[in-house]
Amino acid sequence: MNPNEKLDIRNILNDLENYRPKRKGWVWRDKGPIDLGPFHYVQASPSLKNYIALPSARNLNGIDPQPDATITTEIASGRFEDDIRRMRMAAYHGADHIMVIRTAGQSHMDGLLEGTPQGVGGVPITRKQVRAQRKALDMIEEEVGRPINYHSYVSGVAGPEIAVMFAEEGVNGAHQDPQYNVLYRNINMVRSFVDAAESKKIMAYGGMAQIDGAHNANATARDAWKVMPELLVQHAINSRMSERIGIRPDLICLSTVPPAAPPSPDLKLNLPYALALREFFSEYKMRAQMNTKYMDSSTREATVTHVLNLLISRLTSADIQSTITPDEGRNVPWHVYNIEALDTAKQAMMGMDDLMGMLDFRQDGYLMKTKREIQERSILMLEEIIEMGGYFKAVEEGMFVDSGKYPERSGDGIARQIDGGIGANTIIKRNEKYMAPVTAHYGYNNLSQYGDQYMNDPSSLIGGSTFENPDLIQYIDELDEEDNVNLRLDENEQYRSTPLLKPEVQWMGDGVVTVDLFFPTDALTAEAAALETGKLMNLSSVEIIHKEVLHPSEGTRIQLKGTVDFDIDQSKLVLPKKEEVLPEDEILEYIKKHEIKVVAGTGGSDEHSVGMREILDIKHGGIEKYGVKYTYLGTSVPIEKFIDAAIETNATCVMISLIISHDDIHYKNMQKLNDYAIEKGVRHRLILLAGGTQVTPEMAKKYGMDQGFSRGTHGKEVASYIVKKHREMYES
Ligand code: Z97
Repeated sequence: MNPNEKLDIRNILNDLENYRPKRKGWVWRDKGPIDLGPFHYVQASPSLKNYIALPSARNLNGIDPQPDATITTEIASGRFEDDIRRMRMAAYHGADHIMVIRTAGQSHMDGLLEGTPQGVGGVPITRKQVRAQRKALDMIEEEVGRPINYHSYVSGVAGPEIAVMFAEEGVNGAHQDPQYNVLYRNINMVRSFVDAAESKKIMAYGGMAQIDGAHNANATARDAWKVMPELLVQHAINSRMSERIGIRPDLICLSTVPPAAPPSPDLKLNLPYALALREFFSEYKMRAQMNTKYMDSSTREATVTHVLNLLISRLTSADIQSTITPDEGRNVPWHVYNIEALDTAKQAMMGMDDLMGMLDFRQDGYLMKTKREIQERSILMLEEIIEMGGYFKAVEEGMFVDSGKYPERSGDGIARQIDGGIGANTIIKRNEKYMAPVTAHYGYNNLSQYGDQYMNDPSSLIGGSTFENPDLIQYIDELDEEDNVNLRLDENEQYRSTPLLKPEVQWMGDGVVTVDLFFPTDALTAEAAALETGKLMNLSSVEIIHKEVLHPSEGTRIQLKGTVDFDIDQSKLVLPKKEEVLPEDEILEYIKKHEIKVVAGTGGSDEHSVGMREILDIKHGGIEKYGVKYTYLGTSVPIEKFIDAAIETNATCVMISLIISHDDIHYKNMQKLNDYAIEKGVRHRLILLAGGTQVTPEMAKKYGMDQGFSRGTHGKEVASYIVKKHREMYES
């Protein structure tokens, strides 16, 4: 794919029936030390072929060091076709684990869904949707030059059916944990464990990574930091079960969340816990999820919590690093938040590269004592569960997600009955004659009657199953005539095939914009004023998405969202011509070889100086940084003086700042500068540059300048232009 061309969604949907995934199974990043630019990184992985680096990489030749951990992005817009574009953006920012959140309630659906209906809070997981997204990722992974793992959920009443479909379609990872069904979705416990056995067997066959569901205990418990001992127990139950069924330990990923978040003493609570967990489960992988329990609508606060969680990841370990950030807190799963969170993880992890190469944990005192205490409490809990008669009995007794810190119990745990919940009494013992000619099947299967060769290959009895022969897969395109991707694409086709543009946060043409406001008043009044502002700005569906009191009476910050109903016609936009900026090294090298002197100042009766100083001084990356020598003439400099000074100092360049534009005085002064240079016979050997908020390159050239620079110009752009022009004048 060409980075300058958009993904063609219709092309991805085309001929899906015959699409087969390029590969199957989970892929970890290549990891190890790398040298990049002037730096050596230890906990790193190779750079991507195509990427977007962090903003400040601008000052470091655009390097984009990648951490060693797989980086997740969770996508949940409800329209899979729009999520595909987000996946491509995410991959450019360093995501190689794309988790698709599924639509609300899919856990309770007892079979596969088909087609491409629109979801709520996530995407309905169907074969067509999965195949389209895997196909897109097969293209995107080539574009960025790194395998991308695709992931969704195998929990729920249809777990085994979904696992089969995932194995067929090349899905690389999935959440699978029967405890999740039991505790949070009230699915019958016997059914859940039987289904889990079957699902895990299939996941093992498909080489899928498995993530457990323990993080949900953090998110559900009243006081999340008190469930730490129980979290270890939940991890143990699911991991051991998975391993015994055949999932490779290096594909068993513990979903671990630092249970507390500020204003609690974050590290004092979370670090001993993280150490306890990693010591107990060193044979498995850690999927470090960020804390979402104590998350509100503030993106700033969520980001700080995320960074503290990333610190724990670097102080301990993370094989997969999640990046949720504020989406779950504010229920706005928009493109930009996925990307921001990915950048937060990349920035923080590379910023903390090799942290533990420099530090040691104190072995005496609080940290190790607390770690051990958490471990002891968890062992006690497991022992009590065994004494009670096992896991099912313990769940009946409400042992899990109790708000007490084990062995304290508050009596508010989630209790389920062995014959209760969805799918109760649906499990029957396999008949003695039971036999299923299917690959990756769990438990008793009466195959010996056919001969030993079928024991490990039962589907050869029927000439292979869909796992061996994908042509046997029944592909259903759409079932619902009203709710499908084709209609949705038709509805917003104008934003794909005409020059029309519309602001967007998650869906093509959704027209959603956000507005950041401050009102010098209390919160209640500010909210009402913000809603009114939205209306007066002609926004519809105005909603407040974040509110922050700066002072009870002095002021409140409000963020709101609303929808616009206009389109922008790109064909009518006048785009400024973008000057290509030379690489930093090339500018430095040239100026080192050719002494370049500049005279600069603010011309006419103009006292502004700040903008010009930013362009000149080394402090903020002005031209001085590149070795240009300048003479600063000050403000309100008579126009003639610029040329006289240039002659006197043997300068090759004059930079004039002209901010005041009343009566077109800025243009008149440019013309005067040019004319005076001609009069003095030096115009041919001088580069004349004008800058200012109202200056455009076109107008500057019209009034005799070589180039004009407007608002937002940086020293580097000016230095680059000077080098190019100097080359042209003196070297050609
Ligand atoms: C995460 N941020 O990291 P349904 N199975 C398990 C789960 O944990 C979940 C589901 C199924 C979160 C994402 C929370 N997890 C959301 C073990 C959900 C979801 O919604 O019940 O259909 O499936 O996982």
